[in-house]
Amino acid sequence: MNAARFHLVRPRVGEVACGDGAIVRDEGGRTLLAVVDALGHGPLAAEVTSLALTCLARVALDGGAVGVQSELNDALRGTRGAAAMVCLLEGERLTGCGVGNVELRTDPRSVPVVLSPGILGSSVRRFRSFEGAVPRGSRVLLFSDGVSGTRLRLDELRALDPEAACRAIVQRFAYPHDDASVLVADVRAP
Ligand SMILES: [Mn+2]
Repeated sequence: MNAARFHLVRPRVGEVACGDGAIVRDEGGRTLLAVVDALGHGPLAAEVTSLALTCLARVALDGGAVGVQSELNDALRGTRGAAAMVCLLEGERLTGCGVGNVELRTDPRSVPVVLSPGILGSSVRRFRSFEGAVPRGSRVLLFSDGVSGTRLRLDELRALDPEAACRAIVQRFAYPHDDASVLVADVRAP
């Protein structure tokens, strides 16, 4: 494990099933960090997210973030589809691939994020990857569009550990009308 981390999902107000999901997985010196937001909400969206999380729990990580997204794209064919941010942390290097409305922030140094337009499972033309340095002590945040990023400042949440930071973000910035997912990881060592 090379990062302290926590993730939290919360269904839209009035709903029990959640169409957002998150996963962290360590394997062979790499850490997979991902959030998934299935189209729509409720039980049908939750089914798609469950499929996505099953795929992410098993997928090989040696194909990089694009390889993971490509497998996810195949796994979600025939479903209503999803957006997802997938990042791989290897030492102090982060590579990522995000499809649809999902966000990645890093603090203190930002990683230039390039998103791939489309919907996983049906309409992604080309997976674009991005990468950057996340030196030890950096914080990495992934979140779905159920969270408003406009006033969200990672540096203001520095005093909070990953779990408290996730709870604060959902409490302050999650929209009541959408499912929300947030994942925070602190990079510990190369
Ligand atoms: Mn959403």
